[in-house]
Amino acid sequence: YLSSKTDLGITAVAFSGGQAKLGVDIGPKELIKAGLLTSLSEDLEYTLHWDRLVHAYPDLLPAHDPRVDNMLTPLSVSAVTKRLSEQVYDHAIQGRLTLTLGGDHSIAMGSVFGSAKAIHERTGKKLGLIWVDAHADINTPATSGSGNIHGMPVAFLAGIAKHPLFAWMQDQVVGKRGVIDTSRIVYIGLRDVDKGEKRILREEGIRAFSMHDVDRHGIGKVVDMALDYLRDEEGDTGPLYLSFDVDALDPSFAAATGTPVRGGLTLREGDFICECIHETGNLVGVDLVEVNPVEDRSGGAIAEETVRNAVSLVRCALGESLL
Ligand code: 5AB
Ligand code: MN
Ligand code: MN
Ligand code: MN
Repeated sequence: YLSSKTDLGITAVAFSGGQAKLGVDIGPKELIKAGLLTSLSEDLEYTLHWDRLVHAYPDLLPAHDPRVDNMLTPLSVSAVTKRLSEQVYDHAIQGRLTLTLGGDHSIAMGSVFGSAKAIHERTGKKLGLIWVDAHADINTPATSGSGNIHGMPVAFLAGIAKHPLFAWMQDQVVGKRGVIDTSRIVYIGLRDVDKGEKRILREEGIRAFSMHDVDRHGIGKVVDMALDYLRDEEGDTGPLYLSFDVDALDPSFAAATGTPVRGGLTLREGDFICECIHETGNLVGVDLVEVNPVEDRSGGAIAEETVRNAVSLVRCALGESLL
């Protein structure tokens, strides 16, 4: 589904408006400082297409951005995700694999939409979305207890939540109802899902592998089941998008994040998921989000560890482990 296996379109997004804690906006800078991009070009031999900017989009952020229909800072999120979707689209329409570095998880509305639209235009195929996270991020503005939009991107992408502020995305439906069909979404790593979200997952019949499933079957079986779920009769998964929230990892591997939850994936399990998705040969886009170096009260060691592990996840998704 790509025009070359080695062209990588990168977008670095310094955005934190999908939640209330400062610091997640410096995630991309820290990932880059830790050598992520040089390792992708030097070790993994990708041709990087990067504007060398970490986008904070100051021109898009309104001074006054009050709550609307229980969404916090909705104008900022809407404007930034719309712009990001255009940046990712511009990479993806040229057949590049895309990598988006966040930033909080609300940005996936932009990255996934941009990718889905380009892939659909280029290949006629619908994107499969693999969401690796402690959380389901499928609250609607009505079900959300926090009002934080980083807990809502899947609901908007699937067309379960609709709002005029996100009409730029919802007027361009790729799937049956939204950008991504609910039958093409699969979760891995869930362990902190709100009551309203559980009801949505059940009612929509969305496939989700929680930490309970990882414990029961082991990560190998869970990844096989997740990928098999997306396969058609010929065994093709179709184009795959991986949206990886670093809080899917256990806090012993990634404590520098805004909403850590105990009982998560080991680093090896996270890396393994990424390796298996890479192995399909069908990966078209990756997000790595929610690294928050400021959420570290240890004086730096925890943030450094989280950043290093996030770098490992991306490298594995991009083929590091192939011999
Ligand atoms: B993250 C919570 N479900 O909606 C909410 O980090 C947490 O992108 C959302 O997964 C966590 O506020 C969002 C309680
Ligand atoms: Mn999360
Ligand atoms: Mn998330
Ligand atoms: Mn989080």
